[in-house]
Amino acid sequence: WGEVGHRTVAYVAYRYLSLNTQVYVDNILNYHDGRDIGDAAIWPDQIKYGRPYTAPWHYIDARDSPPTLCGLNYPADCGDKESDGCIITALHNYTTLFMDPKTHPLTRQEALKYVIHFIGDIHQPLHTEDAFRGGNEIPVCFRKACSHHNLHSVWDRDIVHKLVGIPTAATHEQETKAAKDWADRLVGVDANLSLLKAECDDVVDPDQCSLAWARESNAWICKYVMKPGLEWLSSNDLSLEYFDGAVPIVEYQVKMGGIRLAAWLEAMIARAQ
Ligand code: DCM
Ligand code: DCM
Ligand code: DCM
Ligand code: ZN
Ligand code: ZN
Repeated sequence: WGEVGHRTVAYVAYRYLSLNTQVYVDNILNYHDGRDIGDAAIWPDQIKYGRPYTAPWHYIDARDSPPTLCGLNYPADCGDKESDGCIITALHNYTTLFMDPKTHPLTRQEALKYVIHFIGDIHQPLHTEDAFRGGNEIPVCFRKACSHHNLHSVWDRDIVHKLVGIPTAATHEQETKAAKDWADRLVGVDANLSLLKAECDDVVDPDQCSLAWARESNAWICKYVMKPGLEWLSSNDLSLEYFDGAVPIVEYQVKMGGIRLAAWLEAMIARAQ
């Protein structure tokens, strides 16, 4: 996701957290300048250029055949080389590092930011797909603009921005405000805690939950994201019927990302104390 998607996942999660866990998270992040969990959520994208080895941690490359056949093989689909890893190993490593009492506080702070970010990305369907580099190499049009758009960036950003009503090139302030409002709308008047309790939260054996989330995300590739086929996707404006059909999927994935992140943080922090 782009900034709005990541911030919204984090804000939804925060609304589901117990007061104790909210305070614990705020203390670890230790911001004193108005920044919040939404800024923590986008940090792994900000440092990606300075730390190129972290780039493969944002996705897993299902080598399936969409739109005919979807499916994820683990560990086969996790990185080109064993040393690269993928979003599954990264979430595992940083969840474990966070809970280890020997971890230095600054490392624990970074671990928390990575966990918040990766649980967001695992819910972006194209972050669980190898084909055309997760859709990056499928040129598409959105709102009549056909350059600088590809299927991946449309799902990371364009659909989200149109859905929350901000321009594609929105300011940082517009994005933050839109994410807060969207999170409020997705959560509703009150966070339904029975949803939180129903979620997978095995932080000791993290791959079970994360693979289930990644497979659910990957299933959308065949059910919707690439279903119309390459020919249709590259010759139609995706801001029309395609956008309309994508909205409920994006809303579901972002909301579930937030609820699952909240359950994960509750479990992770309970074990770290
Ligand atoms: N942080 C940051 N930028 C840095 C170093 C750290 O954003 N260059 C993180 C660590 C702190 C938080 O942000 O928890 C606030 O840091 P600061 O008060 O240094 O802005
Ligand atoms: N940063 C942060 N939290 C940290 C460390 C860095 O938010 N704990 C921010 C500050 C910089 C950017 O990330 O803008 C890159 O910092 P670095 O490459 O030093 O990690
Ligand atoms: N990406 C992905 N799967 C890949 C390669 C990249 O999901 N196999 C994602 C990471 C970024 C976006 O696509 O969100 C753009 O990647 P890059 O910056 O590597 O072009
Ligand atoms: Zn992306
Ligand atoms: Zn990312």
